[in-house]
Amino acid sequence: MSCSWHCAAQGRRYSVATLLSFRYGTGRLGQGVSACTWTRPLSNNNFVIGGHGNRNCGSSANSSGVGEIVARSQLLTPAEKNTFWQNGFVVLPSFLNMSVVDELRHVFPRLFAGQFSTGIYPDEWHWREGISLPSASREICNAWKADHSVRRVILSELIGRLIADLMNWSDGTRIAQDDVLWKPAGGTAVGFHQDSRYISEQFVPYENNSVTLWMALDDADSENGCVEYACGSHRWARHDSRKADSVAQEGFHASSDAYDTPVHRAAEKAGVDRAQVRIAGTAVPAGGAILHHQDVWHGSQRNKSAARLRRALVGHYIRSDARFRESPHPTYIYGRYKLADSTALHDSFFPLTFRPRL
Ligand SMILES: O=C(O)CCC(=O)C(=O)O
Repeated sequence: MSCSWHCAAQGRRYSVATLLSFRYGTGRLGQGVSACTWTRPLSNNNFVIGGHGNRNCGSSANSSGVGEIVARSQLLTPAEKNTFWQNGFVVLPSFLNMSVVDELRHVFPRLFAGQFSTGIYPDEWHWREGISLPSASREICNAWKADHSVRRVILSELIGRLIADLMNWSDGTRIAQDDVLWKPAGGTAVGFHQDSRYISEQFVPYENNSVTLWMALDDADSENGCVEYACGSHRWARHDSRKADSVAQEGFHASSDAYDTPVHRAAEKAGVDRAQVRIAGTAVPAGGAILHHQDVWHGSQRNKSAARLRRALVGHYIRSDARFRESPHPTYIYGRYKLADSTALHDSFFPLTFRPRL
């Protein structure tokens, strides 16, 4: 099914003029649409609806099945896996059970009001009622420690198994970090970045050691700032982020017109012809999810809607046998969890979510 059909079926039109805009604390910081992708060339800010769409950049594979948390009972299909490895991401239109989506929507205001059902503070809490701007994008990191509902989803064994299978992690899956993301109407852009800069680089072995699961709690589309990907950019030549000439990444509160500057620079640096670069916007319905590769360049525009929220729960997962790099010492965010005499990932900070039975 083509992307344009998907979108048209929902009676939505994506403005050609819409462009861009969110981020990572650990730095970083969705109502009734089918999942689809649209693409635009890097050199042209206009979205092109259809075109590559789900066929070449994104997946429309549907799945069914009943599970307590996840609305599918099976692992990724070969076609879904192929899309992930080819494009650097795959859209799973129906992923979370809607009862779980509803539960999480109720948790968000409580979390940002400092009500933590486990009694434990999360590791990062960006945005405070009465202090922060109402339109600022909000983020909490490692809410799995603070809230029972978030914990149940993020530490779900089924998710860990699905990811271990996708990534061929024979030893299983741990949570590296979660992100509770709330982009209100007018909320800020997320600058293009690679998750590997924040997560994978802290650990060895580096290659394919982490993966991100982005779960939509509201319909996300070009109007409210859905996630955008540079298709296939996880296969671009890698450059050392510690070198002085490395491509700077935009912060969580990226300015709307510069949010995609880093991906332009990264393409140039990797020797990729600008005309060949495709930026895909991913429209995902509430309950849908996206899996993306650690090295794929992604970001999102500002929420340009008048009143729509764009909430998401994100899990960044890591292979269970990864170890902290020894030199240089891991940087602040992850270095906080390294024990002085060991490079092992401690279960208290990085719980195992799935371990295959031998
Ligand atoms: O939600 C967004 O706009 C970006 C999220 C992100 O960067 C991530 O999940 O890695």
